[in-house]
Amino acid sequence: MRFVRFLTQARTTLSRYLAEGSSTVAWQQQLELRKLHVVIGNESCDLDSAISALTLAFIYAERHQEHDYVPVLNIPRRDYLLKTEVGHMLTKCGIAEAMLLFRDDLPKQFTGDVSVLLVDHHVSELAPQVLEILDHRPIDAANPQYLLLPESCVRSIEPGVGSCATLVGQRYFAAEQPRSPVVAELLRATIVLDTVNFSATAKRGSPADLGMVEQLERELCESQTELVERTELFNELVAARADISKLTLSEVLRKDMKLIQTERQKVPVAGMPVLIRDFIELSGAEQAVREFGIDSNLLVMLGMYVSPVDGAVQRDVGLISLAGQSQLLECVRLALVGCQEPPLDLRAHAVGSRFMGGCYLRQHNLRATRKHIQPVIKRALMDWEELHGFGCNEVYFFKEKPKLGLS
Ligand SMILES: [Mn+2]
Repeated sequence: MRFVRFLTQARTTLSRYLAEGSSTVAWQQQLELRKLHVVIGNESCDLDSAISALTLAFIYAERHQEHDYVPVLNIPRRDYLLKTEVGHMLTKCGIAEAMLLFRDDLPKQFTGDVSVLLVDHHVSELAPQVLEILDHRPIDAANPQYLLLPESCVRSIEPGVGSCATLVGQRYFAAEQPRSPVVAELLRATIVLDTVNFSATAKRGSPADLGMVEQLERELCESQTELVERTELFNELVAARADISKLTLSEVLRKDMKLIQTERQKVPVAGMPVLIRDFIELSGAEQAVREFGIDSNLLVMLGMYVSPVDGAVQRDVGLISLAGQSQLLECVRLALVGCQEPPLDLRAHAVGSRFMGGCYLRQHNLRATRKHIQPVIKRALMDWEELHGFGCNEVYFFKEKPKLGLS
């Protein structure tokens, strides 16, 4: 079956397993033999997560036809428009939103047991059902959800690899079938983007990633697929990822958001394809920030602007407490400024701002990414909670919802 046709049938496949489905007796009997495997990426639903889930589900479905494999994008459907580079790449390959399955398409209940394959992450609420993992993040072995994985779960976790798509590519080439130029093209594009086109300064790529891209390119050439040159492809994807022209400012904030969760707090971290210093000058920014941070004491914004002219990168950080918790904000600010692994080299912007009582700093160490910054913030939040522990007045302060008076 062709890849695109496989995707169009995924919804029908899934619906056969729905608890409320009007399945026939004959089908019920078949279901006892067949098993549904949900292949799902991480909640950021970046290109790596989306493409890894879609392509691995196809590869396995073709190889194990006695079972069903359904790829699921780990975001609600309404957030798909935020994943602009995913939309760009899939549209280019003739894959429309209507063909895709999202987290909110999954039922609360299935008939029979369902297996899960995790790609591009290994900590999941679905842990007890996970059969296999393909991931390239450092193992979070202490995480309670990691400990819930069945012993039999096959774990291919290779933190040295730049892209999970490389691991999927290894599965793809492990057998003769299936062969699909669309799959090869999608995997290649993902690896090129994840490794920053094998940039020596970004140091994201490994020899395995490069070898995989070369192997995919050889196959694409043999199948007479016209190849866009890597640099051109990379620039196209970066531009698509940064294309916020069709989004509202609240959507821009939600576009690439991660949540830092501690025992008592949830702090959203927005990654934005513009500098925060520029974002806060836009009309409507205040309203968007209020909507975005409505449930949290603190919100963090990480800006990264890539010049379309010369590719030069600028980064900055913004911290805002809508609840007016200036001490908490200061605690996180100090942690970031004092961070040594790696030093973020945070300094004031040339022109400062006190937008919504927040704090805005330029990040001069351009190599430090959200992956480095998030643990520092989490540590600071936990230290702060410990300092202002239970039995102390601030506990009530925590529980108090910020009064925002949204218009
Ligand atoms: Mn990844």
